[in-house]
This record gives sequence, structure tokens and C-alpha cells, in this order.
Amino acid sequence: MEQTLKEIAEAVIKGKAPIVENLVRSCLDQGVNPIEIMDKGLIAGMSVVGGKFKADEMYLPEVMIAARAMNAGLAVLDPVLGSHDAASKGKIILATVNGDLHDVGKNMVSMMFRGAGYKVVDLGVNVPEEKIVQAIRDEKPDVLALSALLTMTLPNLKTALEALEKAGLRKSVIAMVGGAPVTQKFADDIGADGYALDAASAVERAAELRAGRRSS
Ligand code: B1M
Repeated sequence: MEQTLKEIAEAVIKGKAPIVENLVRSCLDQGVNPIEIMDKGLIAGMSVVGGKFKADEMYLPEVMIAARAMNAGLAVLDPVLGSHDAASKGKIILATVNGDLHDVGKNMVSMMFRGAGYKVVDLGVNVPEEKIVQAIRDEKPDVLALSALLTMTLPNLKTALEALEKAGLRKSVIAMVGGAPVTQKFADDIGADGYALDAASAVERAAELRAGRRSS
């Protein structure tokens, strides 16, 4: 099975979406844990892509195609990881902030929350703060999770929280932030309620924060 996981990683790197889909399906059919498929197959592949992009060994179009292949694999895992009774645990709004088009990590966070029984309202990428404010007003979620992948879009996490404050909605929702350049210190500095390093810990942290709020 290790070999198939390596082949998944390889197919992500080469941007072969149909191959990724087939291999992920075949792993699931053989009973491989979906988290293992995600970690050792899809994420392993995307990490190599990240390294090559940084080293100028891969260029934007190839990276885009690799991300598409990764998302195709995630879509196969989605019904398995997100198969619990939605809305039983709470509601979460998810968005990649204004100016930022990266959605692979956000999609993983979405899947993990759905898998944990949350109803997820995914606002997508490049989401302006007004849209976030409107969604909080309309959907009244328990948690807001914002993702940013670029140093350039980090300040937009703060802008979104400030917009909520201005609208008088900041205290109505637990606001969490994440994404590769985000740190706990940054989250504290901008007044977010929580930070998570990855998708799995985002779910754990949300549960902790909600429990803390209930008991206070
Ligand atoms: Co972009 N890109 N990219 N890119 N890209 C990075 C982020 C970069 C680090 C690459 C590099 O230089 N090494 C770099 C940013 C540098 C910086 O600012 N510090 C970069 C750049 C520069 C750019 C452009 C500016 C390039 C250009 O145009 N010259 C451009 C910007 C476009 C824009 O957004 N406006 C750009 C474009 C793109 C593509 C469109 C080609 C593509 C995105 C396609 C897509 O997402 N559909 C892309 C990709 C794929 C990457 C890399 C290679 C991979 C990102 C990814 O999918 N990682 C990335 C390099 C890298 O990260 N090593 C890079 C896999 C994913 C599973 O991880 O998203 O970190 P991640 O999510 C994790 C955690 O961060 C966390 O959980 C996830 C999984 O456990 N998490 C959260 C994420 N969100 C969370 C929210 C939470 C909690 C946890 O809420 C509570």
C-alpha cells in the first residue's frame, strides 16, 4: 500500500488528476484510512510541489495543475470524511481571505469539520470582508475559520476581524485563523480567538474554544 501512496504523491506532482482519483479510490476500496491517504499521498505530493516551486523547478501553471489534481483526490475522500450527520455539532463559516486564491488547505479544513459533524458554509477564495460580515449575519455560525497563504494577504485576516467588530458581530462568533504563514503569535496579535496549524487540529481547537465559551 505504501507503493500506491507514493504513486498518489507522484501523480499529484505531475498534475494527473484522473490517476490521482483512481488511485485514491483504489486505496479506499482496500480499506486504507482516508487520513493516511491524505497525509502520505496527497499532502506528501503537494509538499514536493511547494519545494520545487520555491526552488524555481516548477512554475505557476504546473503548480496550478498539481493543485487541481490534489483537489480531485480530496473530492474522492470528501464523502468518506464528511459522511457524519451534518449540523449536529454546530456550524462553521470558512473562507480564504481577500486577494488570496489558495484553496487546497481550506478545502481540507472543510472536510475535517464536516467529518466531525459540523455544517460547513464555504464562502470560497478571495472573499472580501463585507461578504464575511454578511455571511455571519445571515448564517449565525458558531465558528468562523479564515485561511491565508500569502504574506501579502495576512493583514486581510485582521481586516476581516475588524470589519466584524465594526458591524457589532465580533463577539457573536469564535474566530479562528490558519494557513502556512500564520502563527499563534500573529493570531494573538490580531485578536483572533484561535489558531490551528493544520486541518485536524483546527477541529480540536474549535471544540476546545466552544467548550471554554460555554463554561464561561
Ligand atoms: Co502559491 N504560493 N502563489 N499558488 N502556492 C505559496 C503559498 C508559496 C509559499 C510558494 C513559495 O514561494 N514557496 C508562496 C507564498 C510566499 C509568501 O507569501 N510567503 C506563493 C506565491 C508567491 C503565489 C503567487 C503570488 C505566485 C505568483 O503569482 N507569482 C500566486 C498568488 C495568487 C493569489 O493567491 N492571489 C500563487 C498562486 C498559486 C496557484 C494558483 C498556482 C496555486 C493555488 C491553487 C489552489 O489552491 N487551488 C498555488 C499553490 C498550490 C501553492 C503551494 C505550492 C501549495 C499550497 C498548498 O496547496 N499547500 C504553496 C507552497 C507551499 O505551501 N509549500 C504556495 C497544501 C495545503 C494542504 O497546505 O494550504 O498550508 P496549506 O493548508 C494547511 C495549513 O496551512 C492549514 O491546514 C491545511 C492542511 O492541514 N490551514 C488552516 C490552512 N488554512 C487554514 C485555516 C484554518 C486552520 C488551518 O482556520 C482555522
